[in-house]
Amino acid sequence: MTKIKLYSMAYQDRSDRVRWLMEEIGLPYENIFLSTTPDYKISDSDYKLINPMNRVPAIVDGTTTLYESGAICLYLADKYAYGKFSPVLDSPHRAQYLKWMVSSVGTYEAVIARLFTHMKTDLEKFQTREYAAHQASIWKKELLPLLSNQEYILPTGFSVCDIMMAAIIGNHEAPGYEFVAKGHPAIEAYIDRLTKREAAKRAKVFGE
Ligand SMILES: N[C@@H](CCC(=O)N[C@@H](CS)C(=O)NCC(=O)O)C(=O)O
Repeated sequence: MTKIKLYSMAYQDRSDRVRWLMEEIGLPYENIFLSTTPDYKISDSDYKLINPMNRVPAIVDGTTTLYESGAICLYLADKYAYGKFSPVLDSPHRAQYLKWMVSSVGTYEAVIARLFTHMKTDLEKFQTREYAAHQASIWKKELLPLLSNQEYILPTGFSVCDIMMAAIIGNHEAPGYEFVAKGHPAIEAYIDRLTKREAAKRAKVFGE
């Protein structure tokens, strides 16, 4: 099988979840790290041919070019590990799986990413942190009972939802962890469980 090309800027950008999933599946892949400007923007002009929005990650898998980390994970899980890290189409868990895959990026990451980007002045920092704390308090109404009763997001066990969620919340050094996991033993234990996975370590999701 031809190696899948994975475009990113570094191990710990949003390519992390794609790399982690490929490691879990055991897919052959090639890391292509793009050149960046000092303020960490993609400076490789040819890359716009892969993703006209100039964002990472993107993959090239034979004749398929795809960007958006959630879409890439949905695609890879179904194509290369059908039913192993995602419930099959007629599974009663498929609907919840899709919900978590979409909410991980659309709900969680949309807020957690602001803890990196919307922090320029003291006022902005304050407002961003207030907003994140409020959103996290809403998320925890669902997450806390869920992870107090089961080890993973889906009752069927480890899945791509966990890759998305753990990569987005991050480990104890990450801003997302502070708002979502810290002080909640069930969520802390969940993240701890995931950071110990060998595939996550090989993909350097939580650091070198
Ligand atoms: N929703 C997109 C977000 C992609 C995104 O914003 N990626 C960042 C890196 S984590 C990026 O490419 N930044 C480069 C830039 O802003 O120039 C995804 O999940 O793939």
